Amino acid sequence: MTTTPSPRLALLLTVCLLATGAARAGTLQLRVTAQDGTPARDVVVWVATPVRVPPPTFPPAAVVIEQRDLQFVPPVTVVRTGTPVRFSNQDRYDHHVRSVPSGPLGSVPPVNAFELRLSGDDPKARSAEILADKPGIVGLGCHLHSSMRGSLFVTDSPYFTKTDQNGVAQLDNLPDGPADVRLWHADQLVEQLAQKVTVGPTPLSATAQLNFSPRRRR
Ligand SMILES: [Cu+2]
Repeated sequence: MTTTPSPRLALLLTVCLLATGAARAGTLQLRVTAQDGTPARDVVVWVATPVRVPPPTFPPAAVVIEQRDLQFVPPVTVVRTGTPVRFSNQDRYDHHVRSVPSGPLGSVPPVNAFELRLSGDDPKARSAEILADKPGIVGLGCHLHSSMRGSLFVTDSPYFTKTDQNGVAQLDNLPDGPADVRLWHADQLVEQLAQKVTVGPTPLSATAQLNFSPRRRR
């Protein structure tokens, strides 16, 4: 028995294709290198536009930062202001996660202050949540393990991401028009220059270079 696509199915497919095509507008792919030319990973990328996007009317789902093998996973997290952040201990021992100053000189006080005692053996006390209600940077540390370091970057912009291990970040659904692409890295001493771009129907591809080279991660 042979089947032919029904007119209704064909129509549905066309609509899907159009929707996919529309979603590609406002795309920016950014490649970030360190000052020495190597790919820069874990660079927070956010876009400031003249278009104001109101915050969501309902609380967004919590973003999770794990404590695993004496590390924050991921080491860098970026969320929009108003997002709950859940710290979840995956180790068999306790962690006392707390906000700490950030920056290589420890000169940037955390915008949110907290200390969370996370148990390693009591299933009911292994995780705890904070609300990232102020834009800015929260350094993450552990009262019990001084080697543990992480960053929580909180931005008012709804357009944010971070670079992968190849130094590449992609943002979709940006509004048409002029935009400032901003960068932040946990090791920076001074602010990074903003990149000016103009968002339109054609996907954008841009490069940016940090004004320093981050120290290597283990
Ligand atoms: Cu710890």
